[in-house]
Parts: sequence; C-alpha cells; structure tokens
Amino acid sequence: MRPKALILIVLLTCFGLHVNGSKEVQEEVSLEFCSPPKLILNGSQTEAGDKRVHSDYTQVREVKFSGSIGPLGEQRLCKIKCIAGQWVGPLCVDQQDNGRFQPLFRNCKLDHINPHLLITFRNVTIRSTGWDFPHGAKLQMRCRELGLYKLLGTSAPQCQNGAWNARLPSCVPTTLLTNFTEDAPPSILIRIPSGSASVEPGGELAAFPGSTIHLECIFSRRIGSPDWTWTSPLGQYLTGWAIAPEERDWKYRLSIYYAKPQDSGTFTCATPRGITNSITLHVAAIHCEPISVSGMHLSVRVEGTRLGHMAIFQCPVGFFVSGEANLTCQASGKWSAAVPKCELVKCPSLDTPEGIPEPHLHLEEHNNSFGGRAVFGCAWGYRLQGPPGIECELDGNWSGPLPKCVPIQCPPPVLPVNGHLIQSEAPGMDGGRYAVGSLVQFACEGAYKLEGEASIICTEMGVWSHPPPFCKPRCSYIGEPKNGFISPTKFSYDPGDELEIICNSGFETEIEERPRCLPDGKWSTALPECLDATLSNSSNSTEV
Ligand SMILES: *C1O[C@H](CO)[C@@H](O)[C@H](O)[C@H]1NC(C)=O
Ligand SMILES: *C1O[C@H](CO)[C@@H](O)[C@H](O)[C@H]1NC(C)=O
Ligand SMILES: *[C@@H]1O[C@H](CO)[C@@H](O)[C@H](O)[C@H]1NC(C)=O
Ligand SMILES: *[C@@H]1O[C@H](CO)[C@@H](O)[C@H](O)[C@H]1NC(C)=O
Ligand SMILES: *[C@@H]1O[C@H](CO)[C@@H](O)[C@H](O)[C@H]1NC(C)=O
Ligand SMILES: *[C@@H]1O[C@H](CO)[C@@H](O)[C@H](O)[C@H]1NC(C)=O
Ligand SMILES: *[C@@H]1O[C@H](CO)[C@@H](O)[C@H](O)[C@H]1NC(C)=O
Ligand SMILES: *[C@@H]1O[C@H](CO)[C@@H](O)[C@H](O)[C@H]1NC(C)=O
Repeated sequence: MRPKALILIVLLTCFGLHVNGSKEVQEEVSLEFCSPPKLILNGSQTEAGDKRVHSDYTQVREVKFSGSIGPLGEQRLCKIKCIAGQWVGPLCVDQQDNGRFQPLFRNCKLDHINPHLLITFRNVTIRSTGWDFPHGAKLQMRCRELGLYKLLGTSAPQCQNGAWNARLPSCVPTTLLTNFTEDAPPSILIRIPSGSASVEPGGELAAFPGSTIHLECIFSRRIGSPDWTWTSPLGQYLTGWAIAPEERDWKYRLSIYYAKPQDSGTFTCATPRGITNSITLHVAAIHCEPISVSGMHLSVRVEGTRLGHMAIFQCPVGFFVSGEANLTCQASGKWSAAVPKCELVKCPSLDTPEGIPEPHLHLEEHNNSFGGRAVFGCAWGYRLQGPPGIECELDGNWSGPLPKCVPIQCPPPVLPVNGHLIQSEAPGMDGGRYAVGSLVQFACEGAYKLEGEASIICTEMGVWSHPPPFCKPRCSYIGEPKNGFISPTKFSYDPGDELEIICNSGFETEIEERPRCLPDGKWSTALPECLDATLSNSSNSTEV
C-alpha cells in the first residue's frame, strides 16, 4: 500500500539557500522514506533532532518553505521532494513562469569591481564583491563620471545559471583624461543651466521636460572638428564651437533648449577619425514621492520632487550620514536610494583583543563615542611612551596612535674605584641596562673597605635605590707587640692614622717613627718591639 503523500508546509526563512546541483532523480519511485532534511533555518543549519523542524518524515513526501534568495533576500516559495529516500531540489516558484516550480539555477558572483564602474542591482548600488546574484539577475552598470569615461561593453549583464551572459564592461578614458590624444574617444561634458536631470543606473541621462541641456564634446580644434549626430528623428539642435575665448578651441557644443519627450534619444559625438562617445537622453515628466524624514537629528534640503531634483541630507556634529547623503529623483519615479539615518560617530573600539596589540598596554578608560577618550596604562615595570590618552574625533578616527609601553630600566651603576660587581641576580639586561627590580651587589678589592650600600635595586622610577658605594683604602689592625700594646685599638684605620706603642714597664721600644696608615692602606713600618731595658745592647732579652 502506498503511503499517503502528505505535504508538510514549513514556512521558514532560508538564507542563502545552497543548491548543490539537482540530484539524479531515480526512475522507479520506491517507497523509501527520507531522513529529516538538512535546511538552513534563519541562517543556522538544522541538525538531526532540531526542535524547529518536524522529526518524523516517514509520511512526508514534500517540504515547502520560503526561501531567501540572492543578495537582496528575495522571498520565494520553494520545495524539496522525497524521491527514493533522497531529498531532491529545491524547486522554487518563478513568477515570470506562471508560478511554476522550477529548479534553481546557479548564482553568479562579481569577483572584481572595476573602480570606475557604478554597479546597480534592483536600484541598490553594489559596492563590494562577494554577493550572490540569482539566475536571471540583471545588473546595471555605468561609468562613474558620465561623459568622462566611455563604457565599452554591455551596460546590463545578466546572470545565466552561474555565468554572466556577456563580458563585464570596462570604462575607457576620454580626451580630457588622455591629454587630447587622437585615438581617445571625445569627452562629453554635460551642463544643465536650467531644469534638472539625473544620471540613471544604466548610464542614461534623464531630464525633466523644459530643461536646457548643453552637451560639450571636448576635442582639440587644431586637429579638426568633431560632429554631433542624434537618433531623435525630429530633433533640430544647434551645434558648433563654443564662443567664449577660453572655450572656443576645445568645446564643440550641442544645445537642447526646453527639452521635450521627443528629444529622447542618443547623441553621439564623432571625431574626424570616427571615434565616438555618446549620451543617451530620456526626457520624461517624472515626479518622485515627497521625502519624509522621521529620524531624529536628520535634516534635509530638498530641491523638489521632479526628475533630477536632489535631496541632500545632513546630520549634526557628532553624527554621520549612514547611507547615501545625496538622493536624486530618478526616471523610475524613485529616489536613488533610501532615506539615510544619522548615526553616532564612533571610533574603532579598542576594548577588544585586537584593539590593543601591545601586551603591556591596557585601557584605563574607554569611550569610543565622538568626544570620548581612551586612557592607557602600562604593566608594572613599563612606562608609557607617548600621550597617555587619545580622543575620538569627528571623522571617526582616534586623535593619534596608541602609546607604547617601554620597559623601565636603570642605567648601568657606576662602579666604585677598587671595587667590582657581584652579579647576584641575572638582570634583565638590555644593552647594559637593568630592568626594574634588578638587584646588584658590590664588593671591594682586598684592603679596600666598602662605604655605602653594598646592594642596590633598580626602582620603578628608573633610578637605583641608592647611590653606588665607595671602596676606601683602610689599614687593618696590626696586632699587639710583645710586652706592650698599641693605641688606639681599632679594626681598621684611616689613612693618616698613627699608632702609639706603649711598652709595659721595664720594656721599651726604640721608636724612631710611629707606624702610620698610608693612603694605599699599608702601614708605614712594621710593628716595633718592646725590649727589656736592663739588658745591654749586646745581650739578648731573655725571659725574666
Ligand atoms: C747597641 O749597640 C749598637 C752597636 O753595636 C749601638 O749602635 C747602639 O746604640 C747600642 N744601643 C744601646 C741602647 O746601647
Ligand atoms: C742572643 O745573643 C746571641 C749571642 O750574643 C745571639 O747569637 C742570639 O741570636 C741572640 N738571640 C736573640 C733572640 O737575639
Ligand atoms: C525565523 O525568523 C523569523 C523572523 O526573525 C521568525 O519569525 C521565525 O519564527 C523564525 N523561524 C524559525 C523556524 O526559527
Ligand atoms: C599634453 O600634451 C601637450 C601637447 O602635446 C604637451 O605639451 C603636454 O606636456 C602634455 N601634458 C601631459 C600632462 O602629458
Ligand atoms: C552631495 O551634494 C553636495 C551638494 O551638491 C556636494 O557638495 C557633495 O559633494 C555631495 N556628496 C556626495 C557624497 O555626493
Ligand atoms: C527600481 O527601478 C525600477 C525602474 O528602473 C522600478 O520599476 C522599481 O520599482 C525600482 N525598485 C525599487 C525598490 O525602488
Ligand atoms: C562618552 O563621551 C561622550 C562625549 O564626551 C559623552 O557624551 C558620553 O556620555 C560618554 N559616554 C559614557 C558612557 O561615558
Ligand atoms: C581615518 O582613518 C582611516 C583609516 O586608517 C584613514 O584612511 C583616513 O584617512 C583617516 N581620516 C583622517 C581624516 O585622518
């Protein structure tokens, strides 16, 4: 018995619907069931057991959903079908084909956007690559400066199952840009002294009836005269070299006064060599809806609602116009873009891991609104180099670069004369300099005595905790003579100190010179003896 074909209708938003080519459809329709389909629901892939989707598909033969297709998220009714245990599809409704379900064709991409090209898709300007354009999408392309560049190629490429139906166009610079080289197409300058006109996404010039339009073909009169031709059958236009002395040698003008719909057509300027450039004019009495501004802060100056009229938006200080600041009423009867918004000027946030690349630098204060400031500090042992704070400026840039943190270091300490360093702690040496916290110890050579602090530390101020010590020469204690003593008795003696030898009674010393401490830390003489005074000079002093 055939299972009842139940059609489950899931209305969900599928973003960027991925189509992996249509799968082979089996000839025989088997009664195998399909497992729950993998769909991208509101941007996230569904997993088995996802509560958002039906779990039992044994009775389900078809799933319908609303697919979001293309860069503008066009909503279309789509479906997948369970055929022989495999989901096949999606098929989506094509309005242009009587609402029949059709397989989705592959999307097209723009890999590169020529900076001179202005690309529009459904009245939206495409500024970046990476968009998917659905099958059938028709782009509109024009060169940014109408008349200064000539568009070479199609202005409306269309996506056909993954490929554009024509090579994307390019923009060729014209005489004004090539210094009047003879092989360049002539530039055409457009002047609208009265009335209004708009440059359309496809590169047409659309003008409101009654406008005056001067088309100036730029060519060097020295070389020859260009020629204007037009396609509007009834048109009669004044052409000729400009009269003003500063223009008469290079502007070959065509003037349309009080433009009428019948003036619509293509106006071509050809050089004597037959190189051309054209402007396509469309004259129509089009009005756009009046602009209504609801957003706070936003102010607008509207010229009017006729074709070619502009609306110029402004935001107060500290805000920027998010969107297009200048809108033009276009031949479609729509403004060239949506009404913009005023958004608060913000500088790039520094409060992110990438915001502050330097590891020792940290934020002490952070306000990235216009007028706000960021204040920095450094880790212990580091010092800020540069201003400690920056401000968020009107252009959304910080007022300066981030400061740096440089390690605080003490200069190498001054070594005492006759002393040396004991490297008691591996110092954070950097070119002979010491990191904060480094401890150094001093010692004096042999007879020298250290005076001051024997060890000093590099402080956070980048200076040593104490001045380095001195190594002073000193005479050491000399001992006592037998049968006598010395005065004064000290551990050590300063240079210049003299010793008095005092012998016990009955003994004497034949002092010629008192021992004196010399500047090099040596005694001037050896320690004299105390001799028995009763003994003759020739006799030894024997123990008594
Ligand atoms: C001891 O004798 C020496 C010569 O032998 C003499 O120069 C010295 O003055 C004498 N000393 C005393 C204390 O008599
Ligand atoms: C004592 O005298 C004798 C001879 O006079 C001499 O040989 C000896 O070295 C003397 N001893 C001392 C300790 O001066
Ligand atoms: C998808 O998003 C829309 C709008 O945010 C919401 O109404 C809808 O419930 C969501 N659908 C699912 C299945 O989460
Ligand atoms: C433009 O052409 C003129 C005449 O050929 C020449 O004198 C001048 O240097 C050129 N200027 C530039 C910018 O190439
Ligand atoms: C908008 O129009 C004003 C006045 O015509 C002009 O100064 C400004 O450059 C235009 N801004 C942009 C972004 O086109
Ligand atoms: C885009 O322009 C076309 C005509 O060029 C018009 O029919 C259509 O309504 C416009 N779409 C939007 C969203 O403004
Ligand atoms: C940030 O700075 C701006 C301008 O000084 C100020 O108006 C705003 O209140 C500050 N924001 C915070 C959260 O402090
Ligand atoms: C702001 O910063 C951007 C990116 O670093 C830079 O391109 C731009 O020129 C800066 N603007 C000003 C006014 O300095």
